[in-house]
Amino acid sequence: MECVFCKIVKGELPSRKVYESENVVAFHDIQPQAPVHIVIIPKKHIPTMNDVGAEDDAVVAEIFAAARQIAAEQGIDASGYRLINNCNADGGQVVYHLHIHLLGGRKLGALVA
Ligand code: IU
Repeated sequence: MECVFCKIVKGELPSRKVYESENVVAFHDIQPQAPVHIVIIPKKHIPTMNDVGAEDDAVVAEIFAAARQIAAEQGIDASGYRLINNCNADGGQVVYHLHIHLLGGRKLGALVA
């Protein structure tokens, strides 16, 4: 079965997009864990953080630039936010298409192991 995030990229599955460029898409998480919870992904199918290569430097940089821009647009840049990547089973990864969670809009708890 094809990757769900690839389907979102192609518009074959619905999403509430907040950012789109040639190489990056960001959309509201369908199960938000905070008032602002946005998922930022490369359009290219990269399964996990472990699979990011030197050829992906530009898209990784754009993901961080998009996070800064979206945080400002959502009005949480000054109050603060968290960026998370879950990698593989022990990291809690569920969707195997690289993504960064942007969380904010409330005081987030301490990171737990
Ligand atoms: P994880 O880092 O792989 O554990 O997180 C995957 C996230 O993708 C999770 O927060 C889901 O709620 C979210 N998500 C989504 O926003 N839209 C979808 O169609 C699917 C998952 I499937």
